[in-house]
Amino acid sequence: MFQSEPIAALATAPGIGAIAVIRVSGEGAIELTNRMFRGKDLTQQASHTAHFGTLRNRPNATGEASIIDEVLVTVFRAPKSFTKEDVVEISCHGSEFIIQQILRRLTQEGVRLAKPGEFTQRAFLNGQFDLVQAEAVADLIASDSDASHRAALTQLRGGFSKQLKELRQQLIDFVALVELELDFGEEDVEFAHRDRLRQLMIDIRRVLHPLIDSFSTGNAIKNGVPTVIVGKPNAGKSTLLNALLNEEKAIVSDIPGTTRDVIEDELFINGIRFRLIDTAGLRQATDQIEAIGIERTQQKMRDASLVVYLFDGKNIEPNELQAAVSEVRESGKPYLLVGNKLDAITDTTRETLERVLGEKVVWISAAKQTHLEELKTALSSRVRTDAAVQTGSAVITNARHYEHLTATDDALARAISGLDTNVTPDWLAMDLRVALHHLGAITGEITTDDLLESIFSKFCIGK
Ligand SMILES: Nc1nc2c(ncn2[C@@H]2O[C@H](COP(=O)(O)OP(=O)(O)OP(=O)(O)O)[C@@H](O)[C@H]2O)c(=O)[nH]1
Ligand SMILES: [Mg+2]
Repeated sequence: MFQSEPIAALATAPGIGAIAVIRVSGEGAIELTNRMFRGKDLTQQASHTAHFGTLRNRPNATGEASIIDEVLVTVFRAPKSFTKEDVVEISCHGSEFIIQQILRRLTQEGVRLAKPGEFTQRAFLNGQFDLVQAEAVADLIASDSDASHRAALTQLRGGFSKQLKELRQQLIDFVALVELELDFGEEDVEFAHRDRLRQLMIDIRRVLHPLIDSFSTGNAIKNGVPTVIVGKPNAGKSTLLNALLNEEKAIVSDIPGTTRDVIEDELFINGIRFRLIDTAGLRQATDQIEAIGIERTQQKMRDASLVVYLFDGKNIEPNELQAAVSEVRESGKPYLLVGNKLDAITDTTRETLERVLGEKVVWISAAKQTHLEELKTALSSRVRTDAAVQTGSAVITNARHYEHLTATDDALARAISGLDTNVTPDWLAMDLRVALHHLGAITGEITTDDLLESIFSKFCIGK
């Protein structure tokens, strides 16, 4: 296994802690650590063993080497390590000073400080995993919800990239045959069986489509579902936001038009991150500031993935409600109808309004904080991320993957219609090449330095 120059970085979070771990990887990692270590001879120790001892400064004029810290050194020998290189992990006491001293001492021994993501980049370049999995390492570290954690873990375990690689290989075989036909120029030969090629392309597209479709879910898992609460002034939107967040985030009053600007905060429901957005109530504005607020409400509604239409069950005319709800329907966004002030209305009113709307309404009392659990359940099932993630099916969370999957799909669609119209083999080969390129770019079989640079620089140092 080829080993690169040794690099080192703090692998644990910066700041004071009980212990800190410094990771060293690359050619000579074990030997050079051994030169600073007093204890067993590390160069003679087996892989995956840990050794207690002291790390020392360079000897002074009288030959004395002062102690930096008592440490535990774990030795991993190539290729059985994360980077597939020789790796040493030094567990020291978690003081900033000690960490700096050890890193400085390492550089004296010829080690370079690692760039962000450089360990993972080496692991990828040495074939430890493919690009999708490398990116999943970053997502895993960044995951802050149950759903994002599970999505990253599925990807790390190989998720969809194994399947893509197999299909790509089959396609490569076909492209080779089609290109062979090109060599025969004018002669009318067909090495690539057209029906089988078509079937393969259809099969690949069948694998691509659920992945492409999962991106909006995946994006929601990673970045939160923008959920806008809209309705007339005084419907109780701000009261609802506060109740869900358990915090007096927005001003509530019985004066219509209280909220004039958008107010946002995050909330986790059943492992899904929602970005809740409270807005200015929708009505004919009474002044210029309110008009700007209402314009912002409309903008937020356009950007949202989910619309919560909240109405005051006590103060709304059936016709008015019907008109407002049909506007929401026309927006084409997923929405939820929520009736508020359940504490202040009769069953008859509730039934009348439901009948007028002709669809399911979640009834709550934002002020009394009742039925909020039902509302939360309705919100999370409206997103339906859980089902996909829980069954372990792959979810695309990465815009880069999404773009390449879409480009692959487009190229295959072109190739299939090319088959239908009997295009010449060179046209066919061109579309197939494009498809291969994009498929390969996802898993990292085709990469450029720029791409790797941009992916791995997003990692933290020490990873
Ligand atoms: N009885 C009752 N009153 C409520 C309920 N929820 C809110 N209210 C009252 O309704 C009034 C308006 O509440 P807000 O939360 O400010 O309404 P809003 O929709 O944010 O109004 P704007 O910001 O003006 O658009 C306040 O006086 C609340 O106390 C409820 O569930 N029951
Ligand atoms: Mg408000």
